Amino acid sequence: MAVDSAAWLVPATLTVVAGSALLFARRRRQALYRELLEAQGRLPATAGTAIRHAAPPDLRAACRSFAATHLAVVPDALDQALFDDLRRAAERLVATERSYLPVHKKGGTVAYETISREAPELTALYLGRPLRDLVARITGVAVVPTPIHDQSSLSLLVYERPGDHINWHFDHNFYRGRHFTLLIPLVNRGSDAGDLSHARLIARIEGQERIVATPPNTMVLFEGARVLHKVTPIRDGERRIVLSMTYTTDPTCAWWQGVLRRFKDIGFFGLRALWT
Ligand SMILES: O=C(O)CCC(=O)C(=O)O
Ligand SMILES: [Fe+2]
Repeated sequence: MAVDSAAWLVPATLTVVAGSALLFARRRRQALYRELLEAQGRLPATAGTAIRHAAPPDLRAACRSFAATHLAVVPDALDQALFDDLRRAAERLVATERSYLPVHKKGGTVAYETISREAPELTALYLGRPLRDLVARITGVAVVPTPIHDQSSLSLLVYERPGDHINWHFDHNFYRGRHFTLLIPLVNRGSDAGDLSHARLIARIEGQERIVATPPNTMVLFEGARVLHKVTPIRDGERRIVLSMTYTTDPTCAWWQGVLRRFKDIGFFGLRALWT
């Protein structure tokens, strides 16, 4: 009898300990998100007003391009002073985090929660009405930022060691709505002054590979689930930092989409994504 109860005791204790640890991790995450959302509520609503190209004719060209190819490019998108602020904020953060997903991706990623905590300039631009309205005008549909628990909603992609790159991929959509990726390169430097790095964003459009130039302050907007794309490796002495933002027409998701998103986030941001 005593042996029987002891045999039950071990798995039961392990289950309780594992369950409590998961619950604890989840509670802590929820408290963190509450805190970040409160901080976001205090950000200035007008952030990002200095978006240069919020008027035709550039915008008309971007709308046409997006309608035809699901991709649009807006050069010199932000006012120089705003751009410089964002670049400085990104440089400040870059030492923080680095994650690797072998084969598919090699490079560093700074996640949404780190940016939210430490770079209000970047968060304010992402959440601000002006940028969201610009995305809506180019895509032709109303959009909202993707949720705080999605680590890719707002991230910095850091290419700084020789070979840093991303292989061919789609930006998978884990939402009921359509899903758009907006990139703004903040740094793109070759080893010689004035040169761009060798990293090329390449998109497959209607069966053809198209090189999308990404000098600093270019806005690249695309529907990542429809446009296959990759980034070629940087070389020695080069550096490229891209601000990546995602928007959706409907941020709700089916349970299985939530599970898939967590597994994708683990690849980019580590195990903590399991309990986001
Ligand atoms: O760095 C870029 O230009 C694109 C990055 C990208 O495609 C991604 O992170 O999914
Ligand atoms: Fe991508």
